[in-house]
Amino acid sequence: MAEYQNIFTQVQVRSAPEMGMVEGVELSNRTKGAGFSSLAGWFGNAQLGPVYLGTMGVLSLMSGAVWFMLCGAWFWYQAGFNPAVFMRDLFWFSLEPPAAEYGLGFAPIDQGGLWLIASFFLLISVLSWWVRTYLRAQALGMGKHVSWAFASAIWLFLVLGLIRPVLMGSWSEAVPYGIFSHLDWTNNFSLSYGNLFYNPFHALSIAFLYGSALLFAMHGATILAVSRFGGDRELEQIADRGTASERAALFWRWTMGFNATMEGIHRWAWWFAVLVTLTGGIGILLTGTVVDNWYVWAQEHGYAPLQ
Ligand code: 07D
Ligand code: 07D
Repeated sequence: MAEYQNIFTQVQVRSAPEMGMVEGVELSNRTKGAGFSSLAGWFGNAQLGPVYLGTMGVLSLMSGAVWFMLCGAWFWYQAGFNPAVFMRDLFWFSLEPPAAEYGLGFAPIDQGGLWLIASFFLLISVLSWWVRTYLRAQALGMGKHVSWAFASAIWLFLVLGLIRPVLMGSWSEAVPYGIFSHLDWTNNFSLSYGNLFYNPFHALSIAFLYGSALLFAMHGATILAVSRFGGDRELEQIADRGTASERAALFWRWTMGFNATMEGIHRWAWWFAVLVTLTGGIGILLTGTVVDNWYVWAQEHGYAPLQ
């Protein structure tokens, strides 16, 4: 019997690389070459490249590199220009925002000024990458679902590093650039505002985060389980519901009484993921601006016990 080749048994094709649309389009923004990697083929498509760079791609990579190098240069300085110390203490170095007395003003370069400059480049980098996702989707005639999902992550990023510090009137409120220092910042944020667990938006964010992992596991498992019937050709199964989606749907209806649809499960996934950072950003925005102490707030609203 001819076996359907599912993703576990996919043959790694080697022929002329697939270059995408080439007729009647501007090709100068695309890299010329494309190659094949067996390793890449085990995890996804074996073909690597071509990559579309374009103005937004170049701008994003360059400004991202400047941010990264400014952090690195500061860490190098903190290491006393000693490569062994640099490697040993890499996770402990930190580029900190200016102290509270500078408010929203500039600060000397070694007292937060460099953090401000680096942040400017990080902002340009993240925003221009967003524009890139939008423009590439547009060029391919796609929906903008990826861009809007990414915008939700950027919302939390902007609240943490720009919007909330501006509302609080001080850059000192923003997150430092360092591996452990940003964890300390997170811990300290929770402690300073009376335990973030009593912030209902933090709770919502967690529920959507856990829900995302659960949905991802359920969906991934379901499609793999019906790939022997062609279930991994999901779009075909949406347009022309076949035995794979029938079985997948029945499985969930039999086990839990409800089943998503072949298309709808992707909307569930999209919304769960998007709501993690959407609700999270609201929770952070309210902290210190509207609510000073989440434990006291929770007591006042019957969410935590009074004593
Ligand atoms: C797997 C996609 C790839 C992305 C990766 C991250 C950098 C930073 C460092 C120049 C899932 C690349 C990292 C470019 C380079 C310097 C100094 C995405 C994947 C691999 N965090 N956080 C991490 C960021 C915040 C928190 C790891 C960024 C908030 C906790 C990594 C931001 C709070 C834990 C990292 C950001 C917070 C981490 C792994 C921005 C509350 C961990 C990330 C721009 C939300 C975990 C040592 C990962 C860890 C971790 C990056 C913001 C909390 C360094 C870029 C302020 C509790 N964070 N983080 O896999 O191991 O993401 O930390 O907002 O336990 Mg963080
Ligand atoms: C940070 C979105 C921005 C990122 C962007 C990416 C680059 C790198 C490079 C690819 C992550 C830019 C990328 C520049 C590119 C390469 C190479 C998304 C980000 C645009 N918490 N907590 C959350 C839990 C506690 C605290 C969210 C759990 C304690 C603070 C999440 C627990 C304290 C903040 C969550 C727990 C505390 C959060 C993050 C348990 C610390 C936030 C969601 C079980 C002691 C953030 C409302 C996310 C938030 C946040 C989970 C505990 C503090 C659901 C499970 C009580 C200060 N926490 N937390 O997707 O939104 O982040 O809060 O204990 O700011 Mg928390």
